[in-house]
Amino acid sequence: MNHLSKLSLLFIPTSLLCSCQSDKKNEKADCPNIVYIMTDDHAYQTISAYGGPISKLAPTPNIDRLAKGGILFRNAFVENSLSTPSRACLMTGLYSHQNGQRQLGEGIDSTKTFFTELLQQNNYQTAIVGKWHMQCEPKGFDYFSIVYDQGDYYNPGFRTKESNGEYIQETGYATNLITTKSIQFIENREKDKPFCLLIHHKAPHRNWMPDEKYYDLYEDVQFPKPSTFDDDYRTRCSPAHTQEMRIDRDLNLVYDLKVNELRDTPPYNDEWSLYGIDKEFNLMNSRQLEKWHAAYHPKNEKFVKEMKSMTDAELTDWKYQRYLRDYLRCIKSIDDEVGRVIECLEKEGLMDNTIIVYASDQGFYMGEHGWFDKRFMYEESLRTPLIMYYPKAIKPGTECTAMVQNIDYAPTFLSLAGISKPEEMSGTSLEPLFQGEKPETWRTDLYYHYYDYPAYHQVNRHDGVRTERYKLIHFYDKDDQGNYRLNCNELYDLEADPHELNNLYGNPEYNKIAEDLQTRLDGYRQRLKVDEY
Ligand code: SGN
Ligand code: CA
Repeated sequence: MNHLSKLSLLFIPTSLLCSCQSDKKNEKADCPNIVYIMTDDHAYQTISAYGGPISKLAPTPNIDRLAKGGILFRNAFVENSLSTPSRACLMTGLYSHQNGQRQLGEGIDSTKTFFTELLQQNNYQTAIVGKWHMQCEPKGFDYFSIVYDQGDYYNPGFRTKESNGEYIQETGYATNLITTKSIQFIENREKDKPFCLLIHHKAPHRNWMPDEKYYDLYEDVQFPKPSTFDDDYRTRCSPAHTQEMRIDRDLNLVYDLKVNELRDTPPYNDEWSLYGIDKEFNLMNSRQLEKWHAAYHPKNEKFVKEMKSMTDAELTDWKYQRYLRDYLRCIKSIDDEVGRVIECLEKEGLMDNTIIVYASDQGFYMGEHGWFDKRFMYEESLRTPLIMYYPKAIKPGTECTAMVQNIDYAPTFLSLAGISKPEEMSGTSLEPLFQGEKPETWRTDLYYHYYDYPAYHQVNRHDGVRTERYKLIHFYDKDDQGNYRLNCNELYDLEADPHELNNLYGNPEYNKIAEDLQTRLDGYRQRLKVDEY
């Protein structure tokens, strides 16, 4: 038998390998465990496996290990670039308007089936640790230990089934505590069952507070700015002009960049409370606070002195560097803790029969178009990191460029567990992509819809389609009578203009393409019964 045919025998679709649905005694041997690690706002630009210039200066060796041993999805996208919508989508395999969670606040229709419920019914032990964020109770979990709302970086509280609705505060840094609890779950799991563990980190969400051991990491590194940093939005319609997520204008020196020395004197609490940041600092104990000041106070004092003679451009550059350094310090901890999870799985002998997934709840701007945050359908927030490690079915070092979306995760996990996907689930299992090849019938376009307006960062509502080469975005806003207050379109050729600087909508040369994209968009709206756009 030649080498290739041996390989094809080895990589049999896993749904054929396992059957977790019956009470068979030997099923444990077949059914993969699932460890899904999701960070909050982790930009693929800062994962070295994705190869971007920032990540070369701040590498992520442990996340890279998963990519090297598994599959890296280059075109993984979300359907609504915001936390709770993304989490609702993960749990249900449904688009936002189908699961109810369109905006950040309340919304999820908790009568929808969560994939963890189906795993539970099929003999899996299920758990979630960290940020849950949605307003409904975690459903379909044997064990949970969740932080309040967005969670806190230092000494966060955790709520479990046993804590009677209370959040019990623990001492330490969120990323480390969440990992420790996850490891404890793995070590104490019911060993005669397969398990599914969701590890949902709080980091690196705004306002990017690092663990004390990394307060000075990257302090001497100058991170390069993306080529679109000075985008003037010249060809776009109004939403890119009216957003409030600019590094130069909207990143607050005190709240986001933690410079308290602007006018206050120690202990700085007045200045902090003015910007609402006192909450994070009030959670620190005196030893932690002392460490913070010892590291940040000298840097801040130096900055405040120099700031007086800085040009606007120099000040923006300083903000960018502080933003990146703090963000990447948070990522350093994430990467370390991914390493700890891998180590634990190795020690428990679980590496061969566990699918380890690394993802974020959406993408994030690291200065592209001058921005931080997400929400827009432009590439950096639409695209999310996605890496899967599963030696039984995935060859090491596989890369996949097929377009996948976060509606696909739940169907993938069900399929791996040998459970049929409920008919109503919109996503598709990613298993057929595990060899890196794209099946002929794979999707050729995808649908996106963002609803959270007016809200933080003031990004207007929009929906749109993306094909492998083009993107059509429709921005809208309506009054109570249904009259449009905003109704405009953008079209990008991602091959000629990967940074989306040149809106081609209305350019006669692109009329045919615009028509085709509009037909695809209308098709989605109709098929999916979208009720506003
Ligand atoms: C908070 C942040 C926003 C962020 C949203 C949503 N402001 O409101 O900057 O866009 O969360 O983020 S903060 O002042 O509270 O930091 S999400 O990841 O949860 O969707
Ligand atoms: Ca997020």
